[in-house]
Amino acid sequence: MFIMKKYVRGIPAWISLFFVFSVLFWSCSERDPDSRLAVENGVPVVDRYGQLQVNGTCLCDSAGNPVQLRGMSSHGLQWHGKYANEKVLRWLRDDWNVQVWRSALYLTQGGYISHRALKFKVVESIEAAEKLGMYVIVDWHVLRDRDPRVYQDEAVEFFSEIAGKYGHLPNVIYEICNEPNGTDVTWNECIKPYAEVVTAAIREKDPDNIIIVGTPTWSQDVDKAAENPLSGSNIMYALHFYAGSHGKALQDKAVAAMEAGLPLFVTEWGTTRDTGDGGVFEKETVRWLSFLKKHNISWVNWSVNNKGEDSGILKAYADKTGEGGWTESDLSPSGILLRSILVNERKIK
Ligand code: IDC
Repeated sequence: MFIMKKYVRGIPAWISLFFVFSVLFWSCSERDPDSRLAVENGVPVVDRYGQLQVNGTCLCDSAGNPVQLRGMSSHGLQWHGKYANEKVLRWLRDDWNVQVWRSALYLTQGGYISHRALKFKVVESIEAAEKLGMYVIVDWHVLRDRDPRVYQDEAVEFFSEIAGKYGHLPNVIYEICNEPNGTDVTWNECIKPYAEVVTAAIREKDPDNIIIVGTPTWSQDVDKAAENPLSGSNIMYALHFYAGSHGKALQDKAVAAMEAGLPLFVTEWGTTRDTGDGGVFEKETVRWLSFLKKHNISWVNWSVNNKGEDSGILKAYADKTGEGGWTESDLSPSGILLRSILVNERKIK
């Protein structure tokens, strides 16, 4: 009552009370992260968040506010690299509200080791992301090769070059080994030693952009990394899941790792089984995304392709040339679900 008497003489009491309470409410409540847009009032996400940083287990913007990035991954650049271009990224940003793009550079299966020119699809992704104010994950897609040490020299050469040329851009995030796998490919003996060498090479050129390290068993054993994490700053760890194959047990593992202090980033997940096919698991997808929202974990969905597999967002043979401009009839069931989530038509609670 004191406030009203002193400051708002002449204004009806209920209006001034409403005003005071609104100000109090706004200053105390955190904004719903889903309302954060790829472009807000004409300003793209990288121009708002700037240089990302890791504080504790949290990914934060340059001012230290927690952020959750959401976006899409390319399929293998050797097969569907036609979508890694400015037109498609612009479409994903403006029509899909995508804040982060992942450029998946396979090493084997016709990937980078036998086709070095694929590097230019990564370069094209980075330069498009820079222009569009989006974040871009440079994914060294270890998969069939299992142990990241197999192509460690190539990784050092590749990441030093990319970090040297683009490390000054706040847009760039490095993912240095997609999915190490095999019981013989352990954290302590294979992945951590590899990560130490590659992160050192990146840090020579780029002191601060986020580096994400894959974890054992197709980036699921985050507990192993939590027992013996890397030293250094702005390092996160990959957690991957497919809604039709992985559930509560993997979420429990993630919670335990976070409680032990490990910062996680879901650089790849699918709505399907881990084969990339087998139908869309909508209920399980929503459950996983609520979990990620609750823990403020950023995510990237697999993937942009028109191969006809269920995890691909396009129908078979839609957009054959990589133009963007998709209508609903170009999208697969997974694509329709993903878009509705990304544009916040479908709210994740
Ligand atoms: C799959 C693609 C599929 C392709 C295969 C090749 O969806 O079209 O034939 O790779 O190896 C992963 C991998 C990712 C897989 C995906 C689905 O990171 O490369 O893509 N997956 O199987 N981990 C779990 C699932």
